[in-house]
Amino acid sequence: MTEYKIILFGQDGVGKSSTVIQLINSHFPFYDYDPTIEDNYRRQLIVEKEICIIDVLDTSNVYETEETREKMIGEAQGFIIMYSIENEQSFLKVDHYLQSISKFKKRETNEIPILIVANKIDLENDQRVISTEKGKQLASKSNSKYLEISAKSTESVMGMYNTIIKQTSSCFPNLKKKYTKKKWYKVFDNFKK
Ligand SMILES: Nc1nc2c(ncn2[C@@H]2O[C@H](COP(=O)(O)OP(=O)(O)OP(=O)(O)O)[C@@H](O)[C@H]2O)c(=O)[nH]1
Ligand SMILES: [Mg+2]
Repeated sequence: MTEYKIILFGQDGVGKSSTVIQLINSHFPFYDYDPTIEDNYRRQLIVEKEICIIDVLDTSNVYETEETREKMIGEAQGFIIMYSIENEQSFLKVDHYLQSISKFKKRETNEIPILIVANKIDLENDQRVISTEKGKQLASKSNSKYLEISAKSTESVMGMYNTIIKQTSSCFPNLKKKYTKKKWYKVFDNFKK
C-alpha cells in the first residue's frame, strides 16, 4: 500500500490540529484551544479508487528548530501550508514556509507538491481580511494549489487531504511502483520457502 508523508505547516492557531482531528475522528473539537507540541497521525484513505496511507505531521512553531525542520521537510513528500482568512499575519507567514520547503528540498516550489489552504471560511461574512483573490495569487506565484476550507463547518477538510495526496501521487509516480514491486518480491520469497 502506498504511504504518503504530508506535513501541515501554518502559524499558531490557524486550525491545523482541528483538521487533523477531523481526519482521524471525523468531528470538530469543541474544547479550549490547546497548542500542539508535534504529532504524527496516520489513516487509511481511498483516493482515486486506490487504498493508501496518509501520514500527517501536525507541526508546532514553538518547539521547532532549523535542524528539526530540515529533517522533517527532507523526509516528507507533500506539504500543506495553512493560514486563516481572518488573520493577516498568518497569510504573510505563508511565504516563510514556502522558502523553508524550497531551501531544504533544494528545489523550486513548482517542483514540489504544495497546497495552500485558507481556513475559517465560516467567518467569511464579518471577519475575512484576506480575499480569495489574494490567496489564489499567492498560490499561483509559487505554482501551488489553493483551497478554501472550514475546519469548524467541516467544509472541504477531507477534500484538502485528498487533494494533497493526488498532487503528491502525480509528482512521485514511482512511490506507487515501489510498493507494488515490494509486494511481488514478497510473494516470490514465500514461494521459495
Ligand atoms: N471559526 C473557526 N474556528 C476554527 C476553525 N478551525 C479552528 N478553529 C479554532 O481556532 C483555534 C485554533 O485551532 P487549532 O486547530 O488548535 O490550531 P493550530 O493551527 O493547530 O494551532 P497550534 O497548534 O498552536 O499551531 C481553536 O480555538 C479552534 O477551535 C474554523 O474553521 N473556524
Ligand atoms: Mg495544533
